[in-house]
Amino acid sequence: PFLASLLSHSTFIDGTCWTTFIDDTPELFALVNSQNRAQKLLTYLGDVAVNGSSIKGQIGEPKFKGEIIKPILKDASGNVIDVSQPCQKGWKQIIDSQGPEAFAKAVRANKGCLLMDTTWRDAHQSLLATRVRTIDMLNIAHETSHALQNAYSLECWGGATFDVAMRFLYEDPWDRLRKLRKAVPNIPFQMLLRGANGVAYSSLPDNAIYHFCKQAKKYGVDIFRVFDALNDVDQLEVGIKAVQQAGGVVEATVCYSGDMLNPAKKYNLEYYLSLVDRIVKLGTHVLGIKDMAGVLKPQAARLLVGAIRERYPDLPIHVHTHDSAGTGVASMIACAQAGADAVDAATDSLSGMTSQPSIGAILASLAGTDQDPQLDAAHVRALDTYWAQLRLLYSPFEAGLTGPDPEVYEHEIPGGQLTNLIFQASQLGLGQQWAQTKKAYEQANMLLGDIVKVTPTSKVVGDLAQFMVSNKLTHEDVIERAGELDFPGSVLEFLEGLMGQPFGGFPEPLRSKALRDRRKLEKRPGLYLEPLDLVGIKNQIREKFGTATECDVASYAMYPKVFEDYRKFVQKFGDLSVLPTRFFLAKPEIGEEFNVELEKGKVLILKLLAIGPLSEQTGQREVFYEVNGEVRQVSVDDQK
Ligand code: 3PY
Ligand code: ZN
Repeated sequence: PFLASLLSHSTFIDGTCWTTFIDDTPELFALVNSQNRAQKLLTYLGDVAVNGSSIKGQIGEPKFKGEIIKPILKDASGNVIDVSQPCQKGWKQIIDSQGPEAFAKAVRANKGCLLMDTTWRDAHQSLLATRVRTIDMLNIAHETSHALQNAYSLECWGGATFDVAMRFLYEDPWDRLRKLRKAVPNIPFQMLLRGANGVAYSSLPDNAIYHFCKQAKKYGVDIFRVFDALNDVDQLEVGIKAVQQAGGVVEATVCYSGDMLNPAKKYNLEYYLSLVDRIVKLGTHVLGIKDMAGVLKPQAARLLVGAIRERYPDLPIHVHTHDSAGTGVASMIACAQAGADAVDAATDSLSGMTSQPSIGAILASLAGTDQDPQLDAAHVRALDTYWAQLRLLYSPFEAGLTGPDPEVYEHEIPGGQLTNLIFQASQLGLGQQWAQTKKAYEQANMLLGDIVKVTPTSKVVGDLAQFMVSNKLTHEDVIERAGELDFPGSVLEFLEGLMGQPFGGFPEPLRSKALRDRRKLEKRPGLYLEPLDLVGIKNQIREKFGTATECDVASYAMYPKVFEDYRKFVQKFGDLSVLPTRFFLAKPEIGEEFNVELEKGKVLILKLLAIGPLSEQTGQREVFYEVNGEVRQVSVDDQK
């Protein structure tokens, strides 16, 4: 009856209003299905009880089994801060009330060096296979809004999180954005946008990027770090324009590669400065410098930031790094001293190695200097007590990193990819092969022309490296046999020009030999692509799944199959984002009670009672759960 009266309301006859309404208030629609949801949830819990979790990449069960203890924040006089409501004060107020230009000016005028906290995006992308779920960010969101109220931003969206949320966590990334936004109204939200590739792995039609950025801005992203994996300015321009049109803060970014201190290397100071000149001409509010592999040595950082600062005194500079070689803190301090306005750090428990440098170490290093980020170090430490527990909860996704990798200066593998490759090697028991893969990565990079390596070009180099190792090919073999080898698809796509144009051109004769009769694009790929039929996509989604929002259209445009599989999963098991992570990843103890808040005020109290014997006839087991005091059972196929 609720829905029927709602639907007949005149306001909702008009389609535009209707879709906006679904986008803005998805929780009302979840309500309609609430009776059904408990049963769907039991279907999932029953399956986990019998077969264990099927989450891709999960090895074993969480090490953390207790109740997560949340930190208590105290003010300077020792009084407990009320976190029942989020803090309302922060840099977002300037963006909201005065716009992106005023924000950029205020950041530049700020005396200290601000921090972006990457804990909600790059840190877990780099250490825990991007597996941190919405519920675990939401549970610490109010505390974060208070503790980090003076942060430049929270990086919480984009990059690999978009794909992984749907593909592996069965979550809607837009739902994550909306919920986090509500819980943190004061700190700017930042996302990582792969230029003309959006949050996908190759270029999309321009209208898909424009449409995506519009939704992202509308539902909560303030600052868009826009990069192109080849530093191809034509590709970058698509992202910049899309963010400009959406009204977001543009943080157009230079990807740092190689070693500026070594005159024999391809990417030198002159290269970076001319790139910055072109980016500034396109119009950016903030300049990003993205050191995705952690190869920006402190002295290079000093020279690069210093030179840009001198050339563009009014341009805010924000630097990103990874701590793979262990120099992250030193490099970020060097950036701050050379005039950077913001640098990146992660909560201590999720920092270091392939992640960002430790926020605690950066705060301690800048304390008492003119660059002090003005965050409360005690509050930052308090937040970290939460993340220390969460790191153990996500232990099934640990890659087993043991220390910095000084060889990063040779292979230049980006942080997230380095963790992935180590994980793959250790799973396959290929310790020896890992050393070969790193060497092959270095050679593959040279074969492809010493390119800038970050998603998606880092995957191209990684695929070629693995191809060389598994086929026992040397550098010379690849050159000699390029005309006959069956190269990985990503390598051919790169050589075709589907990821843009590399600085210095494509490697010849490798390109021509490898491509054979494939075309060679000379301009950015978007110019060859037909615009996506966004209205058609929406109708198609609605036909298949009953409802379709503009956010769904944007998800489908980036990942059609992943989106459809996700929606089918939700039809079967419901929205699992509300399930506490421990029970998403593993079954509870028999008799252990836990709560699931399906929606505000609707809590299920669940208790696993028993797992029945295997039926010879059906191959199934009965799983008995107590749900709010009532015994319910589900039949589950035993797949073991
Ligand atoms: C991404 O594109 O996901 C990255 O994190 C690149 O560094
Ligand atoms: Zn990164």
